[in-house]
Amino acid sequence: MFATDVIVKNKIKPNTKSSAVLNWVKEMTKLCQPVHVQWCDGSEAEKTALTKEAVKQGIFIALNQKKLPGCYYHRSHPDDVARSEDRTFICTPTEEEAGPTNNWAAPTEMYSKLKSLCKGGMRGRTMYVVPYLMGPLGSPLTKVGIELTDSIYVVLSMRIMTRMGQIAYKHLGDGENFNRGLHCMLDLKPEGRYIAHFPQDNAVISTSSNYGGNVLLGKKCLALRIGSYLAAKEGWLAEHMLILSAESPSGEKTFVTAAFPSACGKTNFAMLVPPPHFSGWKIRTVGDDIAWMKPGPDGRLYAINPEAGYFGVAPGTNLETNPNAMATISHDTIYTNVALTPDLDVWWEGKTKIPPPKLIDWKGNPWTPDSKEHAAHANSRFAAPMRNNPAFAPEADDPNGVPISAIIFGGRRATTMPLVYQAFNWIHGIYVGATMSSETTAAATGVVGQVRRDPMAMLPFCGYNMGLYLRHWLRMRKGLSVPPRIFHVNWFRRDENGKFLWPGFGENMRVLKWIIDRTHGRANAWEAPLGWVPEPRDFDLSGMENFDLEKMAKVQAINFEEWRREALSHDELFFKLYSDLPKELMLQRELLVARL
Ligand code: OXD
Ligand code: MN
Repeated sequence: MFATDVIVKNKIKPNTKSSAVLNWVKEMTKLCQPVHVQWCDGSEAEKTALTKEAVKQGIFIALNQKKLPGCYYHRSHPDDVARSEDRTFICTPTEEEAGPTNNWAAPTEMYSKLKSLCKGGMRGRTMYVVPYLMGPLGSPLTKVGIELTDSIYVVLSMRIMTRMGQIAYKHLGDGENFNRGLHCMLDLKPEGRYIAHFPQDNAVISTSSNYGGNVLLGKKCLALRIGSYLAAKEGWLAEHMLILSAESPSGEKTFVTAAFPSACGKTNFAMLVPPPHFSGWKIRTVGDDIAWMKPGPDGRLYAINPEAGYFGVAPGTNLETNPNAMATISHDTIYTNVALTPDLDVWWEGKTKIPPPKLIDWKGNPWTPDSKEHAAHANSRFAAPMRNNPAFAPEADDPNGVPISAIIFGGRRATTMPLVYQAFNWIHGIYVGATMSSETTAAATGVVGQVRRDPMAMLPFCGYNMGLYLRHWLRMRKGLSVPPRIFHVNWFRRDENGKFLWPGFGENMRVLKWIIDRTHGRANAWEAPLGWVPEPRDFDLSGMENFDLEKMAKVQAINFEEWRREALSHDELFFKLYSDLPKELMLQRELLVARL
């Protein structure tokens, strides 16, 4: 099923003169021994040929082209459906550099283990050379990556998720500074699975997986893990954040980033459709997962989205929760592990209230509403070009990025965390981000629903010592004369019967509006022990059905008992990071305890 022994015509000659690229590809070819090397150029003709090949080999199923033009379906190996955090390694010369929150391996040992795994690993297969840019053309933050892979699924997904093709060689010129990414599918067995990062070498090797988060090497590997390492060295921030543009009816634009852990609604928030009461407001998406940010000459923090597509979670996405996502994925999209209808349309839990009577589930088995298992995998995904989004912000192509007024941190918490509060200042905001926590989701393998500390939503993505990463955040303040204001949100608080207290989705506009007004000095707030919280009169509830000030008080309630427990539970993280934890954060904790 996974053999790729056919080469698309005329792509066997290198399409670059870069000796650094040619030498590295030669070395990797010698190691992996593919039968062909195909030099990808990102053209339409290449896409058509590779798609045809993927269908021929059974890697893709062509979906109903009347309903979903240009859309294809991929079913992954059932043991390979999410990011494998336990198989993800940061390979720095010393263990301290990787820090206590990462799996560490010595580079020489990991290189030698992976060399023996990859030796002859592409025999009988084609190695695709995929050049790509992370970031808009011409941005000083933009980075070049080249991924060598034996997976057509990866090539076609990288084509959506990055600016892929000749453009990357143009940007590279005769330089040598590019991320070297090697992806060998091997047998897809978890025992041989490694997602190994070598920050000092700007290199990544990924084996025995074909799941996006493990193998689309521009995304989590380069843009976040290697990215955060480079950012600390070069004076910028690589963050697990959406970027949105909010335009008011008077035409004022405010740009906001938000860090939520995987599968906690970044895509939905970035594509938010305001409720009727906010008619005239336009929310547009600059990015839905990653932000690279650097102080600009005017002392503001500027952000770019290094990606060119969305790799989103399908379950729960529907015309009510995210109509923009539904339009985005209605054409030219690759679906993975969703369910199929008899006429080759796609379905997942939450797409419609009533499931279709008959489906083929994500494992390829017949499914009916009486079946015990989910039809789509909980982490089934879509990969769609960002330009498909009706709410696409044209600023996503601006090499200078967008000036950020607010940074929002948030997690999935059933208790304790109010709907929204604002940190007192930058250092307090970093403490709020550092102590962020969330219930685990299906985006990573392992137990779902357990509360874990996830500093800045970067726990699985920080490519170096987390204590030093937090120190770097503190240091960034020096370059900012107008720092973004920092907020914390929780859409997921529940009542005593387990029901969500806040409706979420489009109604999150109300929270966003308060945040925007705060950044422009327009909304009042009350000084609570946690930070600034909205005065009821400054929080617009008009037009909300079944929601009143009493409910608002409940979703905003600060329960001192819960907060004392919360502050105590910060200890676990603080003990773990102790030797490198900035003392400013310990001080913030003392201040919080004093206020409680
Ligand atoms: C993602 C993730 O796919 O965070 O974006 O897992
Ligand atoms: Mn993510």
